[in-house]
Amino acid sequence: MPSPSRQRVGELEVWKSAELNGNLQKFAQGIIKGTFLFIFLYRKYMDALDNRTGEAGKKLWKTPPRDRELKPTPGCYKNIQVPSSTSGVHTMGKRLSVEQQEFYHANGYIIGLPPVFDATEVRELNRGLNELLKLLRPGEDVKEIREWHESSRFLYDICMNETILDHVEDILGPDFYLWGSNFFIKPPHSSSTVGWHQDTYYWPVDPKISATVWLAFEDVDEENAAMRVVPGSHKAGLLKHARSTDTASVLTLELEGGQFREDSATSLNLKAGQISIHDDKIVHGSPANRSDRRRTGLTIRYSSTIVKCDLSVNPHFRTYLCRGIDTYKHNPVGTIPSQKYSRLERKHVSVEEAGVEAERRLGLR
Ligand SMILES: O=C(O)CCC(=O)C(=O)O
Repeated sequence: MPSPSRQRVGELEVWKSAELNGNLQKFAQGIIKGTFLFIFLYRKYMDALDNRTGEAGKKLWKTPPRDRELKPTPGCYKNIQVPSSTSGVHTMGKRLSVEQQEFYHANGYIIGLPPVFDATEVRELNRGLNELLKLLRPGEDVKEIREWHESSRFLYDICMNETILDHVEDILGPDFYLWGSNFFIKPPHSSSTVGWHQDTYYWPVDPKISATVWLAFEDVDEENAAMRVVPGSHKAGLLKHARSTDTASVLTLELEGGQFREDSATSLNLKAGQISIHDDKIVHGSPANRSDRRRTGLTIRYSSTIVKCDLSVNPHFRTYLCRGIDTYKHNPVGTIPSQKYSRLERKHVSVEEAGVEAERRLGLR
């Protein structure tokens, strides 16, 4: 029979090893529970990220094939990250309902919005346009009135109109800038057209997060050659454009045929003072104006602050922050014009003017 002390030691040893086993078990259970908790939280976090980025966010990462092929000038677009502003989550915006935002993202354009300017203001707009036209030199075309928001306060104020900016904010997110403006005017019975194209092909900017506001200076419809868009074509990626000089189009870079359904195009009819908005990748153009009525629109270009211009193509690119914060500071900032009507002598350069070499450098061909 073991002595009492030996018995106690034995009991103690048994108790101790039982305690050790119990602790080990608890430890292992803790690790398993912790792993499950980690996996659970990680998945929740990833889901939240997915919801936050939504379709627009996914599109930024999983860009269509030709977009992905677009090679910028080395070093030009480094440090570019996906902005939270283009979240793709649609909540009631400042001006656009959830449905209108979803329509825009699905189709690449929006119309049917309340007028931004009333009849009296539209008269003022046209008076201002006449002042600008007087600044053209003999032989110059209205195409020369380009980016004059940098020199004419009249145009700058239109581009910075709060109602217009509210609409753009609902599309581009809280941080965006103005950088472009130009007129598309077709006199009555004018044979000139705007060939089918994607805006983004013309612009040495990246990533492709820009929108154009088309402001009607008079009523536009099928009769006086309103702009036409191919709904949904902004999802096709960047399509092939060819240079054509033998054309009625005011643009010389036009989409090669067979890449889109022209017969599915829709006319963006507007009353004077109304706007439409279109995506930088949507296929669009306009026919000749066979009517007795003039047709005038001002296009205004806005981009998310993440968008960077290749200054080796357009050294004159200037940005004007419209809303939010420009944390990226990718581009030069313009000065607000002091004169009401004034020409801009700096000539901006698009890919069209920069030539085939620039197209190659940007990876467009
Ligand atoms: O007004 C038009 O016919 C064409 C406008 C256009 O091409 C544009 O906004 O990029």
